[in-house]
Amino acid sequence: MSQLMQAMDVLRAIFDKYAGKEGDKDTLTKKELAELLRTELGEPKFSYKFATMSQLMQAMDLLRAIFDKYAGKEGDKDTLTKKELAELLRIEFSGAGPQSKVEMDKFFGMLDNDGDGVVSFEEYVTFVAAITVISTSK
Ligand SMILES: [Ca+2]
Repeated sequence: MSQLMQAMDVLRAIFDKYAGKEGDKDTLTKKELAELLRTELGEPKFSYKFATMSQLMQAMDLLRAIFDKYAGKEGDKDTLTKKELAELLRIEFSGAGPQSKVEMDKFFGMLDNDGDGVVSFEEYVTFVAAITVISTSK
């Protein structure tokens, strides 16, 4: 199983856990979503609009669009180089990422799971999903 599939399985498991509570087990009711958000995310800081898997897919499309925007800047358009990743972090995350070159190298090494020197979409999404799960599992 690929890392992306594993990450998606985790998201799916969280979804299933709450979707099965009432009504159709393949969809989240407003009540189930509220419980998921309250339990998995703690008190939401803003009003969540995500309510269905199709909207999760929209979120994935957004991740893909951001990835493509930076991956296309130099070299292979299907992978992020270190320079492209640095730019993505600086612009999309308002400079919240690694500040020094050493930190950036470490961070890049974390994302570049197979060690081929570039970050593929799968590696990028695995990272985003991992961050999502970590930041929601309190
Ligand atoms: Ca890689």
